[in-house]
Amino acid sequence: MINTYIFDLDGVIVDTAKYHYLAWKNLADELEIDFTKEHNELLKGVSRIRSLEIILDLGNKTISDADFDRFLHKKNEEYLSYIEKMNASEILPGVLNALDFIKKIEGKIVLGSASKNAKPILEKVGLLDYFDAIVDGNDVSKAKPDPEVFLIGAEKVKSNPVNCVVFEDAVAGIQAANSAGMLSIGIGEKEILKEADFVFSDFNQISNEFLEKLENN
Ligand code: G16
Ligand code: MG
Repeated sequence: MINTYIFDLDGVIVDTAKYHYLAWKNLADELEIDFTKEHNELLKGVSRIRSLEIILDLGNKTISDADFDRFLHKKNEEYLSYIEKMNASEILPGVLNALDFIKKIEGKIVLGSASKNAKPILEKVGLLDYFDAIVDGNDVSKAKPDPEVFLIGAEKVKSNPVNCVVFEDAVAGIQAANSAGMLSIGIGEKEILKEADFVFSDFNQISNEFLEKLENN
């Protein structure tokens, strides 16, 4: 029986990918690296450090450690200026209803995100109080597809992985949920999230009845 609902942040609760893209794009322009929206797909669910490594690889560039740190900082400052302006209108369709229903049936609600900015984002959109536990980029040492982020989340609310479901938009996140022995629900396209136990285009497609009757076999 599922009693713990673990949410990824970017691409599941809010669409912050567009803000990551704007900030990475400006940095790539400065480095004279061609960086498109298609390239941005490679960065979804990936840590900040790994994201910059991927962008440098795309441009076949190497930079000094000092510049690497300076660029990471610069990108994050710009990203923070975008999330500063976020509000509840940016919560993705159906998410609020799902969170309210899970609260009603007394399910535990956990965040499992690669972002180090997860808490301020949840605060900005007014969702912080829904969460019984938050695991973010500050708490993990191994990135998705490693299951660490979700296993720590389950531990924080004293749940067994078999009683957890994970909502994820990234392939690496679905793989992490599967490796953790949790039920995996993809939010996005079936063709991309093939390894998920179920896939929905957004939370409006997930009924309350479905959420209540979830089982992990
Ligand atoms: C999110 C995004 C990634 C981003 C990562 C780190 O992960 O999908 O694109 O690189 O967080 O973000 P930050 O620079 O804020 O630490 P998730 O796991 O919420 O999808
Ligand atoms: Mg995501």
